[in-house]
Amino acid sequence: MPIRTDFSATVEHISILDEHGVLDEQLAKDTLTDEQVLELFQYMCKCRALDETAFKLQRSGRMGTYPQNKGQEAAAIGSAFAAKRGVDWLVPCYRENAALWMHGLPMHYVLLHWMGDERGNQIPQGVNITPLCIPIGTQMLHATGISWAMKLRGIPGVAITYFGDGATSEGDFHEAMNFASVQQTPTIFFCQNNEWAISVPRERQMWSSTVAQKAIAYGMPCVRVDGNDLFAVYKASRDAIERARAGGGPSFIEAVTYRLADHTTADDARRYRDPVEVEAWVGKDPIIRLRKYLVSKGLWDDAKQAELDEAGKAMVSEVVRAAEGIAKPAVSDIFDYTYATIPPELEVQRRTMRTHSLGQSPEQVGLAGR
Ligand SMILES: Cc1ncc(C[n+]2csc(CCOP(=O)(O)OP(=O)(O)O)c2C)c(N)n1
Ligand SMILES: [Mg+2]
Repeated sequence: MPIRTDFSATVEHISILDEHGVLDEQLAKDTLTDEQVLELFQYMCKCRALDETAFKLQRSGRMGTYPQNKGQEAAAIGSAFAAKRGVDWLVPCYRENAALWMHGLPMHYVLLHWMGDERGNQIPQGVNITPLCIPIGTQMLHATGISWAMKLRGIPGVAITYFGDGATSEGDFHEAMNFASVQQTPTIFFCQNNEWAISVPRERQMWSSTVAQKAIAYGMPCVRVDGNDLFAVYKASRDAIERARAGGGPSFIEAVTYRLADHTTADDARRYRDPVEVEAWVGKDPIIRLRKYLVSKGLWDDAKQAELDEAGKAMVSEVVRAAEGIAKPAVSDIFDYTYATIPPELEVQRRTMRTHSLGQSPEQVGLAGR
């Protein structure tokens, strides 16, 4: 019997706006209008400003640990712009602030989260975003579940879930991918491959040469894009969303990008990264290349940039004010939101929490009947 090939596959890579700001007009057709690019550029710049301020807040003791988004703004914005607010769901991890903002989350929620205030995760009604997810990979299962539920109920939305290169080593990733493809759920798996998982480089994280090819094992359409190219990210995301909305099932997008800052404020990447590598990626910065493109088209100049920088500062101050100005929660909240019916021993603690007899019987400390 001759040996035959039962399966073979390739992975396409899309790049539309190169690092010098030069656009492939042919591929850019039917993607973003000038007006949209201008709007998204402004979102990206403002998010960068907020990111830099969040870093300073942490350094000055006004915030807990914070993971900078710097360098990944095009991946976040280009994908979220392709989604419909109030219809589609965003199921994030923790490094896509710009996507959350684009999808309707007021940005002080994100700051509250990193300030350790759980109210940052109390997403406003009507904003289809799940809370930031710190356990790596778990959110992908939630996205599959949400989109499966939408499919079963005949609701038109899709779910986009964000995760990193490192997250694709988790069992949850494979379970979510398998289930989504078997059930043909409207799920977009959006991997921000920023080349590092804390101090583990991608080539030590996986033996495959791309992240995208992992989707092939699940029979899922996949594509790689230049993740610092707003046009390419938008195009891949829009196509995947349209396919999912039309009943074509899940897709996988690998956005190749780079974490320009430390993993979090608790990390010092200089201890494990080659500065030459970082410098090379600074040259591919998504904001710088988009600005070059806009300037070359006569759509942007220094005066407009100065105006935007001022607007960015004002927006950031407002967001910080909203986060820091929120009234302190009531101490009794810790008892009130865990159980539908509070167990008797916690009820005793609630009634005695302001006494030296915390947790003792109210009868013994003279509180009975109060
Ligand atoms: C289940 C789990 N294991 C380990 C960690 C610790 N941890 C936090 S971030 C991280 C690396 C994640 O890398 P990647 O998925 O590439 O995302 P990135 O931080 O690069 O955006 C790890 C291992 C965690 N939060 N959850
Ligand atoms: Mg990573």
